[in-house]
Amino acid sequence: NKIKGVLVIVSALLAHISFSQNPFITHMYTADPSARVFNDTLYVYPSHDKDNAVKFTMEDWHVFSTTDMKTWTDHGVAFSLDDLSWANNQAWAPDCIYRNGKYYFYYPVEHSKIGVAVGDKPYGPFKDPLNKPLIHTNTEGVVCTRDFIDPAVFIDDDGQAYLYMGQLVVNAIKLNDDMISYDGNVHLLEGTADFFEAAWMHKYKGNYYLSYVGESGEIKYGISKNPLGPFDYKGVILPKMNSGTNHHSIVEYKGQWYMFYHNSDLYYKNNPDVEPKFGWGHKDSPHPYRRSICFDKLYYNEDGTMQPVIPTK
Ligand code: FUB
Repeated sequence: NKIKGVLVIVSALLAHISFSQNPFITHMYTADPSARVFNDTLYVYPSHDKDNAVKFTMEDWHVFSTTDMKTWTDHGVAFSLDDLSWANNQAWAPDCIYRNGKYYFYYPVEHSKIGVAVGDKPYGPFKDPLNKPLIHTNTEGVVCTRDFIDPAVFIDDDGQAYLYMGQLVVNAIKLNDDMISYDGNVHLLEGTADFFEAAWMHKYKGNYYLSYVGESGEIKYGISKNPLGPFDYKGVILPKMNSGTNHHSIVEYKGQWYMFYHNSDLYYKNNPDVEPKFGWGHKDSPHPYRRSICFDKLYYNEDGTMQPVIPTK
């Protein structure tokens, strides 16, 4: 019985250690984490919410990395509005990918323009090669009824690269090999029931998984045989958080799948007297604008569907 008791305590301690990972960046507010693996290191590209933010007035992008999912390096500012001649506001949710010896950093600004910057290292510095947006709300073929934001990049096994973006409608383009131009066509994805924002594409066992934030705030997904859809809606994989928005990415690292997402737990931890609120519409509260990035393990079922992720502290 004594041994049993000790084992229970030890496993409870281990569970606490392995589950006390969130939020995993605590020295600054961060949101919209796009996680990528380059050369055995996992990098995270988030938005940077300001310490005193009361709106989404972000100005720069940091890059974080880890090799053990426990200790994180902040590589500092990799790119910022100061590096752009054509935009001054709203440095929102970015993504990054490697191709032909370079790292391509995609970012939205002024909720209407998507840019691309290029660097030699995954943590920047990145430089703007175009001196203009790659694509924007007035580009021919783009459908934008609200914001034009949240670029997510994906390179298929045949080498074709895609960029997904938009709010309410998923717009997608096929990038050229140079990764800073595209073939001129804009595809509007179908089968994205209830799509609100934050599209993310990944491939698992030959199928294409489009996951996103639904209009009701949960993270949802659909599966297709084609990277441009149509997608077959499969359900919710993360419940609504206490941050108003959410924004996620899905990545495999060292044989384990993970979902990265955000909440406002760090804000509430830093402000213990404030009572947590859920959802939009809390204009009296800064919590939706001071977010904190998290990750948890993600598992697939035998039939290829994903199990809902259990958010841990
Ligand atoms: O961070 C600003 C916006 O909030 C992002 O573009 C959305 O995905 C939401 O997280």
